[in-house]
Amino acid sequence: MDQTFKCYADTPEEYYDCFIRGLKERNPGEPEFHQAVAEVSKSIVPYIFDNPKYIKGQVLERLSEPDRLVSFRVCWEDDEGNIRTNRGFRVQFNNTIGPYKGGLRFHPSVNQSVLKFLGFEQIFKNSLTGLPIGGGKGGANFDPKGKSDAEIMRFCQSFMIELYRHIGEDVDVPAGDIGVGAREISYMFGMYKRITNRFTGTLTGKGIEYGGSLIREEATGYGLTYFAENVLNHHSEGLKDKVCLVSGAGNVAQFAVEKLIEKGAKVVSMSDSKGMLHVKEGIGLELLQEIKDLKKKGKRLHEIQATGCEYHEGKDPWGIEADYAFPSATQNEIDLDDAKTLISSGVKGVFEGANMPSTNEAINYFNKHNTLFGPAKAANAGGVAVSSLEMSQNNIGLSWEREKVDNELQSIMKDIHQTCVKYGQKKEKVCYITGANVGGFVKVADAMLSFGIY
Ligand code: NDP
Ligand code: 2IT
Repeated sequence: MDQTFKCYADTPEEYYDCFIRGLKERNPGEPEFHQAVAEVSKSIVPYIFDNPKYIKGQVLERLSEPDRLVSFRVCWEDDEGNIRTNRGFRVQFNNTIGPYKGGLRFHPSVNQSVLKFLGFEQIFKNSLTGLPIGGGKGGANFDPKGKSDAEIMRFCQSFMIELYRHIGEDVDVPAGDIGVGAREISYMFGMYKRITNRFTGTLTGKGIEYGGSLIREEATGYGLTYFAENVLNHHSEGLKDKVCLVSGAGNVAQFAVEKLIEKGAKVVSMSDSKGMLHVKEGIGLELLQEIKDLKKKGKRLHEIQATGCEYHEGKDPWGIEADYAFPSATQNEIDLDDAKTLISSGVKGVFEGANMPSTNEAINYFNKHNTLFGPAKAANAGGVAVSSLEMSQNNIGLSWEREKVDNELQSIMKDIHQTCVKYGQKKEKVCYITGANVGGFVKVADAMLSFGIY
C-alpha cells in the first residue's frame, strides 16, 4: 500500500477521486468513515487547489489518519451473575489545536467505522467553535436498553478502568453522546477520580454539584435552534409560527424542541428508534416534560397517551407537511427518498442536530432544490462548545451563572454562522456546507503546517 498517500492530479476532481480511492483502500469496511471524509473533502479539495501550501503539506491526507485509536475489552457482570464482554474504543483523531475532545457513545451499532466518522467530524466542529479543542470520539457496542441501573454502573466502571489511562484534563476530555448522559458520566467520573485520586475536569457533562456547567445539558439542542435562527434571519426569515419536524427524543431533540417552542415555532413531531409521535396542534411544554420523564426511564414513545398525539410505529416524521426539519436522532436517518419526501412536504430548511443524519445523496438533492441546509458540524456544535466552557470553569475553579453560559453559547453560534458565511458565500448564496468545512479546516490546517512534519 502506498503510505505516502500522494495524489498526482491536475484538477480538483482528479485529486478528489485519487484521494478517496486511497482512503477506501487504506480503511476497508468502514463505510461511515468513507462517507464523512468524502463529504468534507468535496469542499476542501477545491479550496486546497487554490491554496497549494495545503497540498504540499499533505494536510488532508494527514488529517484523515487518526493520531491513534485504542480498542479494549470491557468485561462486566450482569444481574444474573453472567459474565458479559463488550468492546470499548477511543479514537484520538487530532490534537493540533487543543486536547482531544468528543463524546462517548454506547449503542450496539458502535464500531471502528462509526467512531472514526464521528471523531473526524469532531475535528472541524471543534475548530468552528473558536475554542481550543481537538477532535476525538469513543464508546462501546454496549446496549444500555433494558439494563438495570446496577448493570449500567458496573459497565461504566469497567469501561473507565481501561479508559482512564488514555485520558486527562489536558490530554483527552470525553463527554456524552447517544446512550451516555448525566448518569453514565457520573459513574465514569466517580471511577476516574477513585483510580487516579485526582479531582480534575477530565469528563464534561458532569453533575452541577461536582464541576459540571449549567446549560451543558441543554446546549446542543439550544445551540441548534440558535444556529437555525441565525441562518433564517440572514435570509429574512424566522422561526415564529413555523411548523417544525424534530426526529429523536433524546438529549438533543428534547432541548431543541424546548427552545423552538420558546421561539414561537410549532413542533409537530418527535421520534425514537421504534416510531414517531405526530402532534398536529404542536408539542406543548407539559407533553415535552412527559417525554423527558419517559426517556429518563429508558422507555419508548408509544407509551405516551396524551390527547392529540398520534403514534406511528416504524415511521419517521419526514412526510408531515412543515417548514423546517431538525433531524436529531442518528446518522443516515435521511436518505435520498426521505429528502424527496421532505421537499414534497414543503420543507424549506434542514438543520442537523444529529451527526451526519443526511446521506450524501440526500445532501445533493437538498442542494439542487436550494434548501437551506445547516450541516451538523456547525449546527450541533453548541454541545461541545459548552463542554469547552465547562473545562474553562474547571480550570479556574469557578461556576458561571446560567445566563452567562447561555449568552456565551448564543455568541458562539452567531460566530459559527459568520464563519460559514465568510467561507461559504458564493455570489448571492451562502453554501453552509462549504462554509463549515473550509471554516473548520483552515485553523487546524494552518496550525498543523506551523508544527512542521509530524
Ligand atoms: P440520546 O441517546 O439522548 O438520544 C438518541 C435518540 O435517537 C433517541 O430518541 C433514540 O431512540 C434515537 N436513536 C438512536 N439510535 C437510533 C437509530 N439507529 N434509529 C432511530 N433512532 C435512533 O442521544 P443524543 O440526543 O445525545 O444524540 C442524538 C444525536 O445527536 C447523535 O447523532 C449524536 O451524535 C448527536 N449529538 C449529540 C450531542 C450531545 O451533546 N449529546 C452533541 C452533538 C451531536 P431510543 O430512545 O429509542 O433509543
Ligand atoms: O457530537 C458531539 O459534539 C458530542 N457528542 C458532544 C461532545 C462533547 O465533548 O461535549
